[in-house]
Amino acid sequence: MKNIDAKTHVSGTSVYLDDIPLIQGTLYGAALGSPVAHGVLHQLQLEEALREPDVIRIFTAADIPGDNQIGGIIKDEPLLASDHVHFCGMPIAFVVARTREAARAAVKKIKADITPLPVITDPREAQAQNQLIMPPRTFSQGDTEQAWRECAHVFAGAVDINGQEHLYIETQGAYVVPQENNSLRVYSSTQGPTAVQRTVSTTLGQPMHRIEVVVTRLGGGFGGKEDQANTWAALCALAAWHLGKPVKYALHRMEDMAMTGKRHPYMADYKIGLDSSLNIIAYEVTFFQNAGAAADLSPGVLSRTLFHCTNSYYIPNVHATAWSCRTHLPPNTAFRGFGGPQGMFVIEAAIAHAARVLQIDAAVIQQKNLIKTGDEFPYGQIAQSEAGACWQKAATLYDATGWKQAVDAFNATHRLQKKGLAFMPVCFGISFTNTMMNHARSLVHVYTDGSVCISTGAVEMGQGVNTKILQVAAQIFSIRADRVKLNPTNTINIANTSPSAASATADLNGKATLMACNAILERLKEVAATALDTKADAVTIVNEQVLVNREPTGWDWQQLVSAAFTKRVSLSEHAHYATPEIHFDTVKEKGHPFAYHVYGTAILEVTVDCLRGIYKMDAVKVVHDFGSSMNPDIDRGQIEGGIVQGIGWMTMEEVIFDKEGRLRSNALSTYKVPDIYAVPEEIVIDALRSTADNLAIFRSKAVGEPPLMYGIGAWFALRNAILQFNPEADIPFITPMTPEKVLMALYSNKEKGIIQQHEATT
Ligand code: LUZ
Ligand code: MOS
Repeated sequence: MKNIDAKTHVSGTSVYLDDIPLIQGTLYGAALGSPVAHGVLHQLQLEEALREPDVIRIFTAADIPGDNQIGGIIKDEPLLASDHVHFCGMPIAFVVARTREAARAAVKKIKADITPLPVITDPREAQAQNQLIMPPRTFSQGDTEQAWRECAHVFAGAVDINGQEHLYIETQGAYVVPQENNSLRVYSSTQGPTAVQRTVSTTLGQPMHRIEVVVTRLGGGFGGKEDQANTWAALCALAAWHLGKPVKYALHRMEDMAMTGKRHPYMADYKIGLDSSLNIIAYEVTFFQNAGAAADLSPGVLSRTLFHCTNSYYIPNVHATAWSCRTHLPPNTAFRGFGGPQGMFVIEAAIAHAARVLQIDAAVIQQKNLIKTGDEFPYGQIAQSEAGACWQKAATLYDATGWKQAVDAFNATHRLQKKGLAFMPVCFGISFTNTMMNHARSLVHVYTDGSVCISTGAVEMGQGVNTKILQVAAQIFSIRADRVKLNPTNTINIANTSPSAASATADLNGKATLMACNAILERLKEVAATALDTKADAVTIVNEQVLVNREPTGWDWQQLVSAAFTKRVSLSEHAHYATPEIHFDTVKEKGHPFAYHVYGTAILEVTVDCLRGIYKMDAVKVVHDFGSSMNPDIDRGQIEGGIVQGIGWMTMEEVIFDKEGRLRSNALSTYKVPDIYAVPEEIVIDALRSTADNLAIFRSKAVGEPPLMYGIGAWFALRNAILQFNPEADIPFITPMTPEKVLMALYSNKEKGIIQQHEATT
């Protein structure tokens, strides 16, 4: 089954926010972002901006009829600054004009009178000054204090992980159209239609039933539109509410980069202890999450960092503490992996540290400590499958031994080019870490001609969720795929949705769809049984034919549907699914938070040019635990994309804020993302076809986020290549590993610092 959006994508007819035909009289908005990261906002001088041609009005905090509050988990973020500014790019005013150009020109004419205050950009500094989003959390298992005494080797160090710009191809935006009776229709490029609905409702002081949010699809989200689409929708809604006119704002790329939060940078301190047989028996880690200026989703992201701080390993004694630190950066937010990748990088760094000092391959320690069925995660859940299955299949299928020999042979015969290999095992828990969010609904209508339409809370953002949901319906009814259509996501059809996030969208909405289709199917079978004088459980539908005891009856799907209608039987169903079994106690920090885990192992090879510091990704070969994939083409696309996005984060994408909290990597000329040349020359993906019963839709296992984490291996492969050139190299655990950093490391020495190029090459 091809992605149902393939044709409209390649012919350029897929509808994104900016493609929605405009209603006559539509006005354009543009936001003024604070030029200062921290300060007291005294007053705004708007006169000059208001004199610009075509400017209609400028909205400020004073115009907000409801609460000036967009915070979700913690109410700590105003929609528009009123007395203080907390980050560069924080919206202060919203200009509405007859044209987009006029709105942007007027923004530049507003003068904001701000007295600057001290700026913090470093999470450790924020923590030292008690600038916290919330109290720290600690996950622990066993007794690390006791365990250190049993360790043969103990290593400690520090890690500094940078953030990542989402770079969804479609920027943030919204288009709000007033409806009769004080209602608004909000078109938004959001992963969370209900979050947008709630934010508009709060800021306007209007009940949620007056706010309809419609999403056809996104040109990418990656977590950046889980919470941060709300601002633009609320600003357009504010203007539309006051003016009674449609208002649109689709952000310019540079506005988007400057004003929205990114993946959280983290700093961390680790201490790892191994026994003499290389079992990791103790691990302590302290995370300093750079939350930015407001909570946004940081508390959730922080929890996933803790959940994944031991990655795929079983460690009997763990003590992990995480601090969410308030700085003056744009509030950082969800990004594919949601804090998990940062947690995993730190344990991988600790293992790499140990391996280097012990002069063994990190893979030896990694493999030895992979989690097994029945082992307990630090948060109390028992592993229902083992990380070793993917590892072993990868090692065998890709001939890890022969591969390593080939790399060694290459390195022995090349002086100025070195190859590095790394294994990257991944274990990712599937479910929102906040148990309450794990539910979804689906509304299925069968029309009298036998065609079917489905509404769910799932947002299609390129991940193929609509195709998968369509497959569910086609399979349950046993009808042709082209009889089924997915509706745009709409809060009127489906209420109180969780965002499309956490890799769980197809599972949750697919299960709800499965339940709705089954309910309709049962009624149809009753109709057939009555008409054909048999029992309902003797009736099946196969390829649109109605069978009784597997014998053709001459009835087809369409006749059955018409018959049901004439018997006044409902052809519609609204079903609700809530993930069973999951629970978590945030006081004890123990429970069973995940429906299941997804596992995988990647082996990555890189080649470093040791004169220039540049490098290339030779190959990434992955065995991924697909379960039994619903759609191998879509899943493969997700994995390839995830790998490249992860490699980008780890190697070339460098978010740079200066000490004043201004984003310097503010355009694609200064923020380098993977292009076709950065994509690994070879990507091989094989499935571990696990068929164990699990809580995924049709036993398929989620695929969204986990593949990004394979990219972490690129950092360690580069490190290994550098060490081949210079065994004494100083390679701090700082990401990303840009060519500049590679070059510095190649010509560095742990004791002597940077050394001369000729000294190293001769
Ligand atoms: N969003 C969220 C997520 O709200 N909770 C989660 O656990 C999560 N996990 C991954 C990605 N987004
Ligand atoms: Mo996400 S990081 O699943 O919005």
